[in-house]
Amino acid sequence: KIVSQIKLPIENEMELFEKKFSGAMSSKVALLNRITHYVVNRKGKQMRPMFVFLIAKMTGNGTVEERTYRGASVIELIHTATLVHDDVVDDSNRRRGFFSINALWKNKIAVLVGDYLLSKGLLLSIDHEDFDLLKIISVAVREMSEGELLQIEKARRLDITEAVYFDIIRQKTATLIAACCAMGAQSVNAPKEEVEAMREFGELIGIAFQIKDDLFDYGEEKIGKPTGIDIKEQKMTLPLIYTLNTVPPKDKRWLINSVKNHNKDKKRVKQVISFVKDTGGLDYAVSKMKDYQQRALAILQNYPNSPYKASLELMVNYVIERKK
Ligand code: 2DE
Ligand code: MG
Ligand code: MG
Ligand code: MG
Ligand code: MG
Repeated sequence: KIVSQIKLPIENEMELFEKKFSGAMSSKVALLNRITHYVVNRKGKQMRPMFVFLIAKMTGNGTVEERTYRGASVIELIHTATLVHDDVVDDSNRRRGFFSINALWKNKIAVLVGDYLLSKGLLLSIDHEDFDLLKIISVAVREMSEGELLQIEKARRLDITEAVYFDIIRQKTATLIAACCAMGAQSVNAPKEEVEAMREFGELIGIAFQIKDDLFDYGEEKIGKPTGIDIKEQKMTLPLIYTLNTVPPKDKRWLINSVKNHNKDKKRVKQVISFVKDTGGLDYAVSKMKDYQQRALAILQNYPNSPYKASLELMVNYVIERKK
């Protein structure tokens, strides 16, 4: 399997990381421990820690530092917090094929669990007086919150431009992957320019990653997430934006009406999905995603061949080709 192949050059690090990470969440409150266990047992692909370790090893002559583990744990804690909150914000009852925290324990508890995980992440950097790390992660949290709010603001006006779409996904998603990659390099004391190059690399992949996530809403792949949710929330993503901007005014009016009034007729969401496919919206989004993929791969070409670089290349391609 591709993910285990990617992990090969960082197998030991990932194993040690998992131990450190589950310890980092523990609390005296039994309810909280029950919920964090639920989260850990349904962990995702752990792409973010993989980026941290692969980049640390690529930029640091094949070794990682104690700070690298800390960085990976902080990122994963914050990432988990954002997903718990995201499912509340999006009113989504599924995550990775399982019930979301809000579906099982209700919003009140999900909000508080997210806050707890966020504070644990910040404290982990403060406890070690790792202020570089604290800075990287605090900027990411601010950007993600702004990105989410920008998205909500724009959902009320359906005529969002492609430029605004890219701003939103850069903030809500790419920023955290950029932080992973910058942190990986910084944790092994890579020079400043290299830290910045890795941040850029992460941003490019992050944008491609979110375009892919938005494509899943069109149901091309069978994953543990319901489809058509973004449309129902009037969340405008690239395929729909492209179609809106290219079809004749009468089709545009029909589309906008359908998105606004999807409640009145259950078939509407399915019709919007087919219309976007038929008018090239999906193809357009796929080609944009591939542009970002190529730009990310180009950055890696500045490095000599190594198992870490090879895994990073596989990972860039995996982001694009993944089925979930
Ligand atoms: C995923 O978008 C974006 C997630 C960012 C969430 C950030 C929040 C603010 P999607 P999926 C809620 C920051 C909160 C903190 C730091 C606690 O398309 O499809 O909704 O995976 O993702 O649900
Ligand atoms: Mg969501
Ligand atoms: Mg969301
Ligand atoms: Mg997602
Ligand atoms: Mg999504």
